[in-house]
Amino acid sequence: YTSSVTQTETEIDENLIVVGVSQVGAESDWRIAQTNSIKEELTTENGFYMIFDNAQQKQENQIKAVRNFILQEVDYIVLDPIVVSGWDNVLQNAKDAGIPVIVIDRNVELEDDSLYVTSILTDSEAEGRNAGYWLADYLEEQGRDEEDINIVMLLGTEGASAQIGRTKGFAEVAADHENWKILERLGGDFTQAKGRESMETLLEKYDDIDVVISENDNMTFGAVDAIQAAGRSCGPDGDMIMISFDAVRAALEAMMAGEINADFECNPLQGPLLAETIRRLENGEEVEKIQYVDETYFDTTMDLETLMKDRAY
Ligand code: GYE
Repeated sequence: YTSSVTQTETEIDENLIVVGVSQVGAESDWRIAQTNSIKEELTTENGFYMIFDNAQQKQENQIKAVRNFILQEVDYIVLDPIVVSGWDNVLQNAKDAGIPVIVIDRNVELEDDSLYVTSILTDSEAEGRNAGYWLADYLEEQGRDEEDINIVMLLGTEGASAQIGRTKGFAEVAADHENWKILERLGGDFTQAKGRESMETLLEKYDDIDVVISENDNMTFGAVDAIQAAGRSCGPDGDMIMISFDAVRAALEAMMAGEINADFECNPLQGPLLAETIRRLENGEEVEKIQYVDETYFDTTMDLETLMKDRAY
């Protein structure tokens, strides 16, 4: 692991706003879309000098990156925290150094919320609840609302706010349906390889799975592979209902191919709001503590081909 500190040994134009960005990793299509969105906005043409660090899914790397940003005396630190906990010390250091921190995408849990100025978040709990409501409606339409429904879940990175929120939101709705049984929740770290592995385990263990809730699209791709390799099927005409999160392009294509029933969007286009937020802070404006990006969902009743034409990712 090498950090990107050396980049700043070259002279930086004084008029540029220096922003250190600590990114989780490059674990998913969603993550790549979000990184691109940030990189497209924090450009020198737009008045920024960005120092980007990819932590390769390791919190210790993120902490190191933030420490380096402090040493480099950047103007802002943007943190996309892999998990919610463990940030108190390093963010206190940033505050002591007078560097404002912006939390992006995933949330943090701190003793002292004054350690960051604002957060740009996705509402993962709402995403999880919406998945639950969608499933309830779908089962009712199918005349299966009285049937016993066996559910398995593939969870994202343990302790990530996106994992915690989606799990909690879905569990809330599941609790209102006595006939829904969550057989097991297994981790897949938001990656395709681990999604496949966990789905293989679940398929070996249970032969009566009705629904798979997969907390991101890349795990879903792995799960679909596992299901097909086992001679089973998922999607509207398959023997399992497949519900996913993120709604990246490849997932909408998989939905058109009949492999996914519904996909709850998580919006990765966070660069514009991030750039605007920094400009507002530069102007001394008050910025709300939490800003949510807009999100929607997709299912096979929609005209996906047309909808996809306007999507940037
Ligand atoms: O769902 C997943 C990514 O934090 C919301 O992280 C994000 C999640 C997203 O790796 O694909």
